[in-house]
Amino acid sequence: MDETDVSGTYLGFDFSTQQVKILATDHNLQMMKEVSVHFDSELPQYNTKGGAIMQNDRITVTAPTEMWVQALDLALDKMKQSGFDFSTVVAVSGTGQQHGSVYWKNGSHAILRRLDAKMTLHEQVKHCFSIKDSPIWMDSSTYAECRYLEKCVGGAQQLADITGSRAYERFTANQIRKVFCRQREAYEKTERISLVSSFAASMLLGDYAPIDYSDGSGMNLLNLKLKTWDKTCLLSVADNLEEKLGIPVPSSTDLGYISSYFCQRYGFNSNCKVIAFTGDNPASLAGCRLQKGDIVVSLGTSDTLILWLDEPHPSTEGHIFINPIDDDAFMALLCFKNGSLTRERFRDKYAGGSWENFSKALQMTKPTNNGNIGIYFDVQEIIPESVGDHRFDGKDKKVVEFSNDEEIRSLVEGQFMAKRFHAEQLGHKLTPQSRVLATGGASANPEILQVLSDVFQAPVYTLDTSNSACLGCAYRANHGVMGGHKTAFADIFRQPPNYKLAAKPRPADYDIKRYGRLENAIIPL
Ligand code: ADP
Ligand code: XUL
Repeated sequence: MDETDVSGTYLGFDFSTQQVKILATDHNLQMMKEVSVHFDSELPQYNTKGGAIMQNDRITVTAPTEMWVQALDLALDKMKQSGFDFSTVVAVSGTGQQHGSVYWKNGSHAILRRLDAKMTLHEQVKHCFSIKDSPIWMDSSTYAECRYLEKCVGGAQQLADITGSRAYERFTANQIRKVFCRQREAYEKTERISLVSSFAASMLLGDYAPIDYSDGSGMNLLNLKLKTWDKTCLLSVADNLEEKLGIPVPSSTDLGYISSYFCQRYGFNSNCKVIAFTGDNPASLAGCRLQKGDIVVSLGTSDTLILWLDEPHPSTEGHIFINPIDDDAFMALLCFKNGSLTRERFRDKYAGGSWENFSKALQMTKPTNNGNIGIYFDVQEIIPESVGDHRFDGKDKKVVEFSNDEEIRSLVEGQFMAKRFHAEQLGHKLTPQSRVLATGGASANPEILQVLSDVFQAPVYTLDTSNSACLGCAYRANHGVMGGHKTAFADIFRQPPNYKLAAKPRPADYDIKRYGRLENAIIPL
């Protein structure tokens, strides 16, 4: 296979919270093979739960960095044992849980540069970390650091204007500041700080891999307009930080050839390229083959929205990242805590505990629910910060209860109007081409999807996203060798995506502005 041959296979690596996964596609980007290593069950010596270790304070959450290295060894071994021919791989890319950080000790670069193929990665890299346990996205121990950073830049909205998000506990700048303030000696001994994604890429590259724009947007450090580290943020977080972070790069950057370690140990071709790794949510955007105007709605335990944005309007709600497949565009991520569990409460109270009856109630009632609107937060919601049940009749008057069927419709419509309202607040624009791609447990319910379609006035498609981040990285590996951002991402596919049409919008006039007014009215002052 020579350097111009793109007919081989592509690998996506996924360093997620609970496991490391490797997925291979053929040259048509059709999935061929997948292996995974589950941290809790396959590496029990690290005593993780769900891949993480929570301290007694319940707000400090980390993962053993060396566990991720060992999982990579095991995943590659599994792939080899399955008979996979690594010499066919044209390029690899990958993804990691967002926000987590890795602290490489002085001298580690030299170790990465001369890995010995006779030994495992774990044997050689396990002593490379000045902080042994990486802070991860589930950590929420940096409240003070967050307030400090916001104060330094002039406020929460100012920080969002610069970096796409107000300060969040899990965002990397605040985690780095915590290390800088509380473990100064370890910080001083750190020559490089990686995200989980760029850490994984560094091993495959045998060199420090840069942080990509998209995952870098989840740090409260990257200036989204200039695409460079923001000077005020850098100075507010820690000394000498810029040199420890390296220069951020576009997410489709070709970083160079895979380390000779992998050629010798697993039989990779020496021409195999490593394309920059990115965060899991950006990688899912690629895996879902999202396009301008599209929106992914994941209806799981909590509900999540991923949207494509051309013009971002950063706010103190939600997150804006640079788009991983088009540097000139953006994406937004919105998380809503009250999703399926609230739907279950209504199912149990108003539909006798059956999804079938829940669906019937949606069939029996009409779009816009005779003007009745409900906003229901069982637990403190993230967007907006509010809690409790709130019902309004067609004249915006607070009421105590609707009929059983209207209760159910008011819940589902309220949840989807909230999503549309907040997506539009961040700059989302519905176009005639807009599609809603639905995933997660509740996307199995056609009546719920009909309401989603009516509220967004767009067709709803379902897709299997169980592998979307990992698959998205095999796609990105291909995109990277096809010229990266110079080639439209959609042009790399020779086959149409396997979306299934689940609902077409019916004529309905949802007053999203009115919903927004009512939602504002329930936020405690
Ligand atoms: P997670 O966020 O844990 O990955 P899932 O995406 O698997 O969650 O979604 C699980 C949820 O899906 C359950 O809590 C349940 O409420 C919901 N669900 C499953 N089937 C249906 C259905 N037919 N109608 C509505 N909701 C459903
Ligand atoms: C996103 C976030 C999580 C992690 C882990 O902001 O914290 O989705 O990326 O999946």
